[in-house]
This record gives sequence, C-alpha cells and structure tokens, in this order.
Amino acid sequence: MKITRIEAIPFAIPYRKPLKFASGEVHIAEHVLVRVHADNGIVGVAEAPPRPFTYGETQAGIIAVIDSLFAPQIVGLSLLDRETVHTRLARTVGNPTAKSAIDMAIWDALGRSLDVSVTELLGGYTDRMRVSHMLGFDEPSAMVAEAEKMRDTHGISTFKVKVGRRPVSLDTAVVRALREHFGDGVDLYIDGNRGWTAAESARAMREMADLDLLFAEELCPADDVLGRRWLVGQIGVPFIADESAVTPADVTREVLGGSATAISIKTARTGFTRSQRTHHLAEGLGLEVVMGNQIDGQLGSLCTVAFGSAYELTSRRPGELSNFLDMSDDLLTEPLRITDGELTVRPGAGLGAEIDPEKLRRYRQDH
Ligand code: MUC
Ligand code: MG
Repeated sequence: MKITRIEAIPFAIPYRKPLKFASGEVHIAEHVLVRVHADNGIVGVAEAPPRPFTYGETQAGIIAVIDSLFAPQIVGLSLLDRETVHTRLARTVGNPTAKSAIDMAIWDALGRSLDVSVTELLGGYTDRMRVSHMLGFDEPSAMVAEAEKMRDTHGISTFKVKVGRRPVSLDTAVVRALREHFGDGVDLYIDGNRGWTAAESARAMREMADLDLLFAEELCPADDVLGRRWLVGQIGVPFIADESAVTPADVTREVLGGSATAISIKTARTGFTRSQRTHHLAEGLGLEVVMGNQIDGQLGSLCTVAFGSAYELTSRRPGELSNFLDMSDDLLTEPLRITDGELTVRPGAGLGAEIDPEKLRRYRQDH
C-alpha cells in the first residue's frame, strides 16, 4: 500500500446558477482533481476547490504546491501512514484545500484497499444525512422560489440564507419572506460571510427576532475581536464560526475568546484527518456542529457526507450538501441524488466514487 504518485488535474465546469454571497461569488467550478496512486494498483480521488476570497488559494497555486512541495514529501509513504502525512503537510502553512484533497484521496485509497467504506473507517455511525440548501443573494421572491423548488424536487426543508448586504433590510426582507411563505414548515439560519459590522449584525438579529432562526454564522469579522465577542454574547442562537475557525487551534481560540459557540466542519479544508480532530474537540467543548460546504462538486459533497455520517454529532444537524445541484455537469459516472431531503453515502469501498473518463476528458484543462 505504498503511495507511488500524486496527480493534480485542473478542470472547469460552469455553474448553471452562480452562487453570490458577501465575500465573493462563484460562476465556474475551476477545481483540482487529486488522484493518489498506490503500488497495489488502487487509486484514491478527491477534489480541491480554490476559494481565494476565503483561503487565498488558486487553481494554479494548488497544482504547484502539490506538484512541487507535497507530492515529493508523501510519495513512498504507506496509505496507513496518515499521521506522518498530516505532520509533513503541516510543515507548510496555509493551502488547506490542497492538503485536504491529498488527505481524503489517501483515505479513499485506503478504504478501497481494505474493501471498507470511508464512513466505516472513520466511525460508521450512519449512512446518510439530512440536507440543508444554501440560498445565494437574489430578490426575496427569487430566493423563495428557489427554496420552494428545492423542497418540491428534493424534499429539502432546511435553508441557509446568505446575508451580509447593505442595507441589512435587503437580507432581513428575504428571511421574513421565507418564513411568511413556508411558516414553520422549514428551518432557517443565516450566514453573513463577514459582510456586516457587529452593530449591523446586532440590528439585523433584532429585526429577525420573531423569525425563529436556528443559527447565525460569521455575521461579522472575527478580527473585530471585541465587537464579535459583544455580538455573540447578546444573540439568542448559537453563533457558528466558519472561515474564522479552520484549524482545531482556531476553533479553540474563537470559542474560548467568546467569538463563537458552534462550528462548521468542512472536509474541503480539513480533509478527514483534521476534521476528525476538530470533531473530537467540538465534542469535548460541547459545541454544535454543522457540516458545511465549500461550494463543492459531487466528489467534494460525497466527502462531506462520508465524514458527516461517520459520527453522531456531525449527523445530528442537516449538512450543507446540495451546492452541486447548481452545477451544469460533474465528473462522477453515477450522479449524486438527494431524495426526501437526504443524501446517502455510496455503498462500497472507499468513497464509492467513480470518475467518468469521458467527462474528465471534456472538462480537464491541462491538455
Ligand atoms: C459558506 O458557508 O460560507 C462561501 C464562502 C465560503 O468560504 O464558503 C461558502 C459557503
Ligand atoms: Mg459560511
């Protein structure tokens, strides 16, 4: 089970419906497919989504760091040497999605080699998660129509509403329109991607006090240390740290500093190895956990559901698993399907993902 080669392949698939939010927007999934080859003939796969507005990574940078720094440090190790891989990758700062894709492709290859699923290898709690859908910026009527379509087509009844615009009434009007349209038939929470100040966030939360929100996520920057602590101390719902708490150390710092009371775990940025550590930390600290989405394709979503299903804490809340529905196409031979509001893990070894060679030929950008 020796790792012989790591490939980083750029590909681009347009979104049918771009996602817009306070820190940026995504029109094309310009991701990197990572393949880890082992000497037993097994190949593990995962994808890295560059998100320059969140982590500073680019597609070209992900490929460069994998080819020039990470692959040479990992080729020759066994698929079982996950702690050594983690330690070697950690010598380089940053580059979270590049590191995570390598880590997850190794777990996939290990599962395939042992003929067990990644979910079983990690914890094996369940085989499915309820799905929460993310609603990007638009007019209130369009966002209500999108939620209705998701509910009618896929049975989804939990929605994360992107907020953080100015004036705040642009966003509070959307949340109110959703609540008025669906009544108590849906669960709603909001994500500001740091778009508001602490004072704007407090005002918005007061305006929405009657709308029964589940959570509020990254409404203002964590770097506004005192403002954020002041905000989190006064709102009546768990405050999720997402991009402010990427590593377990970030989680500890934000939570002990009073700047968050819940966290988002995203396998796209912490892989399986670091997400495990974050999960265990969250359990120890007694935090709410939501499995988040890095605007992943189907392979990334499969990674999220594989991890989220492995533990009781991560499968308790609906996971953000549906951004791939907005893409015009994908790479998997067998597309993911959300049915009755749930996404199941793939039966079989590893992640159970097969890449369609024809689709990869069509969308890869390196030839
Ligand atoms: C999210 O939860 O914030 C948008 C920006 C990002 O980093 O992730 C997405 C979704
Ligand atoms: Mg977020």
